[in-house]
Amino acid sequence: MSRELVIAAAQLGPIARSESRETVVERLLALLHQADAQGAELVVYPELALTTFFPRWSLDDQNEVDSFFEREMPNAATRPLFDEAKKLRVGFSLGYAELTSDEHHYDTQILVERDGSVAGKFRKVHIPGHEKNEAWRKFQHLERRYFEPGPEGFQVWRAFGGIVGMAICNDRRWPETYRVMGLQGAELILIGYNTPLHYAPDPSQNVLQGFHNHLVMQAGAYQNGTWVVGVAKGGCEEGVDSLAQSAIIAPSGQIVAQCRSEGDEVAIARCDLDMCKSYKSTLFDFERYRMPEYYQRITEQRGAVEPD
Ligand code: CDV
Repeated sequence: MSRELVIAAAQLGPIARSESRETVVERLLALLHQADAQGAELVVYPELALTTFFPRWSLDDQNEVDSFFEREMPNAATRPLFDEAKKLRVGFSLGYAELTSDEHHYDTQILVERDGSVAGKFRKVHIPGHEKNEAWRKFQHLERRYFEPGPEGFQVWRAFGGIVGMAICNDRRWPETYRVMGLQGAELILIGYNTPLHYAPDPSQNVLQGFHNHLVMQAGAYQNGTWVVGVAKGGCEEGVDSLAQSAIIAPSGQIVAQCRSEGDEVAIARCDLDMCKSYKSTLFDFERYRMPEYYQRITEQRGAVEPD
């Protein structure tokens, strides 16, 4: 059986606050059809792909907050995407805000196989931003008010003929994200993101957003011998410019496909999952070369402990 998988990074441009889920799903379907026409077997959509990026606003009414969340998946709005993908026998990964039946709020991404079954669900672990309204900012980043960290951590699933993991946006900046999945044999890591170009705590980082985005994902791919697909919701959304530059990255760390625009666009690559072996069995042969006895601090402490 072939271990080659044609993957589409299905980047989205901005979603207006007034845009309905039904309209967004039409856009997702258009991307699905473009990807299918180019032979894609897996289409990867961004983080929070069904609505505008609502953490930029301080919302006091919990009902209003909850209006951005999905209580079930699929639901009436997303059913056409599930049905069409299954009909085409194309799998997909979709990010959305999840409100569970016991009232937990997660930033979630699911992996749907080509037969329509849900192969995996990931809930964002690293929740960036702040909890309270900070009036000095041009816009808010209140993820820490609206989301809890996912309790399951970083899992992988056997799907699409390989071993697949997921991460969401800020997770991609942390080496532990990739390593924990690498230690479970990950061959493909799917990452959706919403990254404002303006970083209020330190605007000197603004011009480096594109560099940092690719830096972390290319390093994560190479150091773990895995494919990485990073997909943006980019462009100017409700007055906030966000990074695009969605990319498909090989286990060599090389970008093999990249979106050129800041809008709805697919970037496609034929990904040979067997290429992971070249790295996993040589330079990054974990069993042979890792030295976990020297890595205890990584799980035993959170912040840096400086010498006296
Ligand atoms: N959605 C995100 O997680 N965004 C963060 C921003 C706040 C830095 C990111 O890491 O891109």
